[in-house]
Amino acid sequence: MTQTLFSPLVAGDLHLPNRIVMAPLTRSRAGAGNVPGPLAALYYAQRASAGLLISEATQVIASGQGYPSTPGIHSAEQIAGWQRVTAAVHAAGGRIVLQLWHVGRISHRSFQPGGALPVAPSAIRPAGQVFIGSGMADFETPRALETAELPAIVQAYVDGAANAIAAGFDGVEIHAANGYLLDQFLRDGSNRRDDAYGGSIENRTRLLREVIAAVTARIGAGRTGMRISPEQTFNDMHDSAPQALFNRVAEIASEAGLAYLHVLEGDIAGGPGAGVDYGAIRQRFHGAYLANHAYTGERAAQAIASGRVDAVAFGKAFIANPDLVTRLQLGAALNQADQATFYGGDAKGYTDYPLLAAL
Ligand code: 8OZ
Repeated sequence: MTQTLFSPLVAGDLHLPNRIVMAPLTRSRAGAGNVPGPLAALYYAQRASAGLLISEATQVIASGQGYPSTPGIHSAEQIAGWQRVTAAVHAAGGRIVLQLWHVGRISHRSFQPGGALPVAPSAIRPAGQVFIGSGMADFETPRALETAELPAIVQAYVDGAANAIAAGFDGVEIHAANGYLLDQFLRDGSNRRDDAYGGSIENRTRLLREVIAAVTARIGAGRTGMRISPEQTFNDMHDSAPQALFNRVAEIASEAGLAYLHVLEGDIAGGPGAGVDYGAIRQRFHGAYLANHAYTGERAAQAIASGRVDAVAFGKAFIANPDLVTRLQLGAALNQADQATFYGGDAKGYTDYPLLAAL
């Protein structure tokens, strides 16, 4: 049967009533202690008609933060804050997973406990600058993690997953995309390690394999998805053989029985691309395949109808259109997202986008 944007989808234990997913979106509006506040509950609940909501990236440990006011999932107060969010989403009939995040080298000592250096697979400074609240600063050369420190990193993801379930989430998404810690281990532009976690593809995927194994052992593979970005150059990322690397990552995700694989199919930094064949990645993963990257409703519908993808995640369209599902169903016009209010601030550009009926 030909599927549409409005066909239900089973992804592991997640039952989506439609295939329109809200992408993870950093909004930098957490309160003191990086606790998501009451407005976050309203923001997510307004968008509960999505087939699935994926939370903004959420640090699993204090040292995993690299931007101002991003929420965490490592303190009792943060868990309580997220409980308000999941309760509001569920009351509105929605489903929400939490995105588990550690930024690695995409940070600055001003975010780090004790003012320590950010950590990474290797002491390689990313090109570019970091926003530290008071302005921009150059990225610093991170400290390479010792082999003996890696079990604690894995444990941070497990604790984050367990805390997410305690906070009422329907599952988690492991953030292995966009140049953050797990992606830094995967790609050879940022991983020059000479231990069992660097060098070959088997070695560079080892930390991710350990995180997947430990998280799924704790909360179940059916509640665990993962996001990857094979040709993303954002955050100064590159790899010498992305197709081989991410084919293997897809196999690993499939062998683990993950509910879904969420693939950012392009380069938000606007590079020429590495010519990655996403069909080859999809073929290796036997769960649900979620695609993301500048899809319009029309292109999403075509991709789903052709069977190339199972669902599509929308970012900016969901920021500006809490009722995106209804709008796509009716073929209605979409509100345009206001870039000036993406990061930080209050209700403006967060919870005040108009619904169709209110226009
Ligand atoms: C944009 C700004 C800040 C964070 C990602 C978590 O790229 C992010 C992010 C994006 O995954």
